[in-house]
Amino acid sequence: MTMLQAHTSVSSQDAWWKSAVVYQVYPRSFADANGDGMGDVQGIISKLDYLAQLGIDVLWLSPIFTSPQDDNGYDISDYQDIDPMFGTMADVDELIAQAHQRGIKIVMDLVVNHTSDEHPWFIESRSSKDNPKRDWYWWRPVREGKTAGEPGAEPTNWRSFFSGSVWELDETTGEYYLHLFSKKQPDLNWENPEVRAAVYEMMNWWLDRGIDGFRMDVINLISKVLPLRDADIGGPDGFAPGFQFVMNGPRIHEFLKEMYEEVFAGRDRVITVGEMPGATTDEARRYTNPGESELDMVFQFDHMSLDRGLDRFHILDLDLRALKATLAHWQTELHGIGWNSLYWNNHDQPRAVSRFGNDREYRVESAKLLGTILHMLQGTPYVYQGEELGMTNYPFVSLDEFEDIESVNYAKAAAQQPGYDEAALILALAAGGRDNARTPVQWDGTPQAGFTSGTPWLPVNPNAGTINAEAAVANSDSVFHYYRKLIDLRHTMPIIVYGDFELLLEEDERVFAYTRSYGNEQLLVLGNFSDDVTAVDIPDAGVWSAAELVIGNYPPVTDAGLHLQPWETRVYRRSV
Ligand code: TEU
Repeated sequence: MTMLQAHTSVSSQDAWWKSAVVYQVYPRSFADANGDGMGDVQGIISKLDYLAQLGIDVLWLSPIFTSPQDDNGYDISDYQDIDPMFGTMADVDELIAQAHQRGIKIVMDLVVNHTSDEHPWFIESRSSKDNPKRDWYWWRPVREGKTAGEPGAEPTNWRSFFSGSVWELDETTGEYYLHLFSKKQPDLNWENPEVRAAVYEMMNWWLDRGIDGFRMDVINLISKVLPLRDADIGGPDGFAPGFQFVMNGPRIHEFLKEMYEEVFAGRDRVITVGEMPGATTDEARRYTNPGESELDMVFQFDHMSLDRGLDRFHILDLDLRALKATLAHWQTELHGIGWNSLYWNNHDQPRAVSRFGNDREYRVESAKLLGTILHMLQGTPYVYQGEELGMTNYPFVSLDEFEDIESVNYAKAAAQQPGYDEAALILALAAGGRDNARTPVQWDGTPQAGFTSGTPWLPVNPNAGTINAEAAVANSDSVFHYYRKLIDLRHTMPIIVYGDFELLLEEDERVFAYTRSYGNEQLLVLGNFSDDVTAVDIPDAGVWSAAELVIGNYPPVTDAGLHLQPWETRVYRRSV
């Protein structure tokens, strides 16, 4: 039996999503078909041929459900309808059918840690203490000895992800409700079996309609440690992160197993990915082990927090050694047990080429390098819209340019702090803010970048004249065509999907180097994360430099040692 057969005979190894690449669409910023300045479902349909050309297997759509848009759709008021700004259910059915015709699967965003405060469930819940849906959310009385509304009267001292308390006083009943995110995103009480049943019913309804899976928003926050209690250390605002009481809580595995039983068991060819801030490799081995029947893979955040100080708006220089150690740890710990998802970008992160690359002198080179380092790892890669074009951060210069609720609330809270420095705040929001990912996709070099015929809801990046899809598709040397090749390699080379991983040069501050091994085949993946020519100091450099070059971002050279140009990346293959 060959090595390949040995691997594929393990039934979990057969999962189709192991060799798949997912593309994330943030619908409001993707493509606008009706000229109102907001992307829509017809806009997505109009770009399906572009996505098919790129070669992706799955399209994940950030939320398009009915929503007051307090957090751009992550606050849902009707899970079973589409917000008119995106189109109609008929449009969604057409999208599913058109995508399927091109062999592309559709994944929807499942946002069930919380609903909108305008969801009928919450409207009922808040109406009286004895409403049958009262217990569907987290209601708590004023802290003992305190008066409702005064600072410190909140039931716990936790800080919201979006600044301030996680508790909002509701005048109707004089009690507080919990919201880990905005006050328009009340947390559902997953302890209540009726809540869980309602969610599973809704999920089944979507799957029956033809979608192929879910990306589950902050799904490891749904089980809270009871009773709810204060966290230890308070910050200058009087609040403390309540993370240890909400992340990977005591019933999380039970809830996910129940969801699997009620929704996914017996369904073929679906894909599930849980977004999990604070997930450790130990937890992820359980979440993603097929034998546990929970999820296919999780989005972990370890590699997204290495360049962050106090919070996401304190961006530090990246220590490449830490990045390598973190990614290597996830590769090794999940290998043969669970499954990784791989990403540099999404709608919550600044653009990777600006954050980890050099988006000035070496934008194209560093975009290709980042793509290579990620796509040669074991796991399922996620490409975020515009990443395949090497889109960059937006040059924000003033506070009123920020739209995102996280940035806006953060700015309000910062203005209350002693020593407030507006210029420093703008720099922080510009470097760390989520709006960077949300400017319109740059389709062509016209003033609105071909995104809309109207006024875009968030300005187009001024670099759209040069960085755009039309130019990229026409240029065989573009980031687009490079990503197309990376995606194709995953489809055609089992070593990328199944091979063992080994990190080399752990202590090197500039070179990211690793091998993948499978049967008698080996790959060497190299990336120079610097503006300087750098030697790759490995013992068998001479042998590797004579091996087959699978992909690279500079013209091939005959190089007896291995010397990488600024932001150069190479992948070699050899038999061993
Ligand atoms: O994000 C959750 C999350 O943990 C973060 O990445 C989030 O962006 C936050 O900024 C932490 O500082 C998910 C969604 O991806 C995000 O868009 C939503 O705002 C959030 O959940 C609430 O639904």
